[in-house]
Amino acid sequence: MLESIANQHLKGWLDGVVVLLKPDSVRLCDGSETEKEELTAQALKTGELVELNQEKLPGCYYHRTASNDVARTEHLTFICTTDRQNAGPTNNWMSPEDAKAKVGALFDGAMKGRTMYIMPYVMGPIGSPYAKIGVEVTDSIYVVLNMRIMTRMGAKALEMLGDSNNFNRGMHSKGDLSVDRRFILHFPEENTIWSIGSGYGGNVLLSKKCLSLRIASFLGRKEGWLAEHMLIVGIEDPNGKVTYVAAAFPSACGKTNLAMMVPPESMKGYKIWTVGDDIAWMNIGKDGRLYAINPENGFFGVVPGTNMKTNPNAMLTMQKNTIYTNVVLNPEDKTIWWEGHDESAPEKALDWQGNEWMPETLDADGKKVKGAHPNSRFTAPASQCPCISPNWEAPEGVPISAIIFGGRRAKTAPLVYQSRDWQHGVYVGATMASERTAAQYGKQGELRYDPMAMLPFCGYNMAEYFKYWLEFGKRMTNPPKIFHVNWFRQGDGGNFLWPGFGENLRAIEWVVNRCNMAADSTKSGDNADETSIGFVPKASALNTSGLEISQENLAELLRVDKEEWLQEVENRNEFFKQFGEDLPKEIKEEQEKLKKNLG
Ligand code: OXD
Ligand code: MN
Repeated sequence: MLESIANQHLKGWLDGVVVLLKPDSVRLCDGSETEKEELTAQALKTGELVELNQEKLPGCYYHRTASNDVARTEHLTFICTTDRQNAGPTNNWMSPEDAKAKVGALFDGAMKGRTMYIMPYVMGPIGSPYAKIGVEVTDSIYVVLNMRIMTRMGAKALEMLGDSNNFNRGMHSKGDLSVDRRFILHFPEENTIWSIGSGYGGNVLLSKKCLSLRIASFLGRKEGWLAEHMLIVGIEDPNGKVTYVAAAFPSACGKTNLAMMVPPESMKGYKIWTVGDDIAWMNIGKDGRLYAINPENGFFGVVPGTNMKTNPNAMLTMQKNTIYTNVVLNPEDKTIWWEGHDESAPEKALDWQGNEWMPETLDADGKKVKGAHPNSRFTAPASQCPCISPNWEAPEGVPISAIIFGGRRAKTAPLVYQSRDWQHGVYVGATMASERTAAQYGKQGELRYDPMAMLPFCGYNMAEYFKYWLEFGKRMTNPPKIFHVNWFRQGDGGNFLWPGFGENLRAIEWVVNRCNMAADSTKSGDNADETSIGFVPKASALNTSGLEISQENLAELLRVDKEEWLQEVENRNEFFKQFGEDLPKEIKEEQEKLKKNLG
C-alpha cells in the first residue's frame, strides 16, 4: 500500500509510523464517495455509527463518544518546544525528548488488530497560496468520516503536495480511551502532532485546533501571517456593498450564531454571508489590507440551544450529510433531539450515553437530567449553509475591514466600542475576558481572561504573540479597525439589556459605518463619543428602528463606569503578572493610559 506513495518524504514518515503503531492493515484514503460508503457500512456494523432516518435526515449518522471523552482536555494538551520559555506561562510544556519517550511508549503497538487510515488533507481552498497540507493517520473511522467533512481530504491533497516535504505530520490513535493515557502533543518546531487516548473531535480532528490554531499560530509568526480563533462574515448593506469582518469570542459564546446571523425584519436589505465560523488564517495582500481565508471545509458546531429561532441557517445546514455526536436518539424513528430543539422531546429515547431517557427524568437532586451532552456536536459541510458566501473559497481570501473581539460580561464592557488605533486594539484583544454568570455556572462574576480567544490555542509564548500582533499592525498600510462587543450586559436585576441574536447586526452596522466613514475614523466624528476606553457609539448613532428598547437601557448599555473600569484595570494587572518582563511595553503603556484616562 505504502509503495503507491510517490512522495518519498511522506513515504519515509509513514514507514516509521507503521513500525511504531503496528497496524494489521493500512488504507490510504482517496476521499471518494465509494470509500465513504464502504467505511460507513463498516462503522454501522460495529455500532460506531447509527444510521438516522434517511427520509428525514438523508446522509445523516449518529455517534456516541465514551462518557469520559466529551470535550477538549486542556490539561492533557502540551506544547513541546525545545526551550520551555517558548511555550510560555499559559501552555503545558513537555520537552520533545520526554514527550516522545513517554507518549511514544503508548503509541507502540497501539494499532495492533486495527486498520490504520492515512488521510492527506488540505486546509484552505484548493490551490490557495495560503492553504496548508496535513497528513493524519488514525485508527478511527469516525475521525475519517469527520475529516472528510471538515477538510478537503484525499487524492486532491496528495496532488497538491507533489513531492514537497512541507506538510503537517499528525498521528492519532484511540489507544484505550483512558484519560490516564490521553495526550495531545504539539511539536511546532517539527510541524508534528501526536494525539492518543481520545475520540472527541477537538482532540482528534487534528486539522482543527491542533493544526489550524496551535501549529498554525507558530508557523504564522515564522512566515508572516496570523492564525486566529475567529469567525469570518460578510455584511451586505442595502446598496449591495459587502464589508467583511473577523471576530474572536471565547468558546461557546455564539461564534457560529454570529457567523450565520439572520438580520432582523426591520433591517431590510441587509444580508449576511458566512465565510467561516471558527478559524481565520490572515495574510497581508499587495494592497496593504488584511485578507482572511477559512481553512476549514465544514462546521463542528455545538447543538444544544440551536433551533429555528436562534440559528435557522445552522438548522438548515445540518438537515443532510451530517454526523451528530452525543445528542438524544429516538430509537423508534431514528431521529435526534437536544435541549433547546424546536420540537418537543421524544417521550422515550436514549440519552447521549445510550441510557433510557425521558424528558422528565430527574437526578438525585430533583433536577432534570439532560438528554444531550451540553457539548454535543454536529459536523456538516460548509457548502450546505444557506448563507455561505459566494467568496468563501476565494483563494486569496476576503478583505477584512474590522476585527471584533468580544466576551460575556454582565457589567463593565459596553455593547460595542472602537479602539483608538492598532496598538490600543491589540491591548483590547489581549484583555478579552468572559464572566461566568449566575445562570451559567453559579459563580457570578468570576472572570477568565482569554486573550484574542486564543488562551487554549496559542502554540507559543503568549507574550511573544502580543508582540507579534503589535508588529504585524505596522506592516499593513490599511489595517482593519479593531472593536470590542458585549451582547451580555445585564441590568441591576440581572436582566439582559440587549436582545442578542439577529439584533446584534445593529451593533455590527455601527462597526461597518465606522469602517466605511469618509471622515477620519480615528476621531469620534458625529456617530461616536471618545471615552476613556475608546470610541463608544452615541445612542442616536445606533439603529434602533423596529427594536423595543428603552432609552434608559440603551444608555446603560453604552455607559462606561469609572469604578468598574478601575477594578478591571486591577484584574488585568493580576492576569498580566504571569508574563513578567516578557509583557510588551506597548501593552503596559496602554494599561497605564487607560488608568490615567479614568482619572
Ligand atoms: C470549538 C472550541 O470547538 O472552541 O470550536 O472549543
Ligand atoms: Mn472554537
